[in-house]
Amino acid sequence: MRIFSGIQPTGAKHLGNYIGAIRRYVTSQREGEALYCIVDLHALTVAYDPVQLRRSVYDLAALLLAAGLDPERCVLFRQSDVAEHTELTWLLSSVTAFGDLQRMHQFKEKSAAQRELVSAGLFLYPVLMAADVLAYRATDVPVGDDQRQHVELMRDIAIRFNQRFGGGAPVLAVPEHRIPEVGARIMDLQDPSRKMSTTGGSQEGTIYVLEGREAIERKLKRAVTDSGTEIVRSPQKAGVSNLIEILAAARQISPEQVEERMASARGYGELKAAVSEAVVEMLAPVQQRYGALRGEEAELERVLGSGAAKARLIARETLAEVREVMGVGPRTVAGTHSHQARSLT
Ligand code: AQP
Repeated sequence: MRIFSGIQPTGAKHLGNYIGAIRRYVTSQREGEALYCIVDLHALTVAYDPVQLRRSVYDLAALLLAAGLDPERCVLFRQSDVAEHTELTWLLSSVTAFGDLQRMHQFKEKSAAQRELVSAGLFLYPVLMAADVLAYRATDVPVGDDQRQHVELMRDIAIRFNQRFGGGAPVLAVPEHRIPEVGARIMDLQDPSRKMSTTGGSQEGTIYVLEGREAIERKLKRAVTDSGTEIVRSPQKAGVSNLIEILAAARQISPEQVEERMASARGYGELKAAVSEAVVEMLAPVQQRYGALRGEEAELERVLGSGAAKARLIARETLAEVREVMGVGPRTVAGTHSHQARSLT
């Protein structure tokens, strides 16, 4: 099993990012070969500040290490350090349907929210994401539910590529998304019909990974619920369902267990207090480690550089085969392609 996932260096990471992605990266690094990428090129697709972008890459690298990523067990790198991602994006664009890109929910939502320029990069975002994963012939992609459509598209791209250029033997691996059963879509505390989000949410509805106890308690106390008292999940109780889901994810139990444990609670206040306690406990060790790691930019750069060197070896091999079967550049591989994935070790 080879695992790949990317995460954007865009602003402060929130509880949705932590539960839906970051925490799962930490467990997945023990389950197979794992590559995790800070996707700075994806962050260029909407308005951004260049100075802040560089800072945010270090913020995120420190956060991922504080959460428990171990550079001895996984490859952690910055997307722009491996130029093969951008080359493969262009090559894959030849087997990507324009109509499919137009149908992407994220493009529709983010392009509608852009005040000035809707960049071509925003439109091509899913092709770059496909290139990220396909360059490593990854088999498993841990993501939150919001990325389901993008992973389905990258599967279609890989299948179309293999049909068009594979000559009977697949060149690219067709990956599977790994969306968790609990915590796949953490919702905004102030508007539980929308996902908790970096760009689209409200400050009061978003809990940040590095936020202190006081702010976490305040935000959860003010979380939107409903006029009832019953602590059960239901489509009519989006706010309460979200709190149950957060508590289940934080305590690593099932939502059913949360409902059972909360059956005798007297109102939503008790649920909110239990969620606060669990979230504070879950995030505290990450927050404690973050401070020391963030100060060491040279060390963070060293970790990212060493990760990029390992990643490049794999991506380069895939690109050589892709170029070969596509008829791009001079012939490099005699006869048929050998699509044995290079190992990380
Ligand atoms: N609300 C969420 N619940 C569960 N998982 C989530 N993810 C994002 N939001 C939720 C997952 O986090 C990973 C990183 O996402 P990203 O690279 O898109 O980073 P981001 O910009 O911080 O994510 P947002 O908040 O989703 O940003 P915008 O505002 O751009 O939409 C992904 O695996 C994602 O599924």
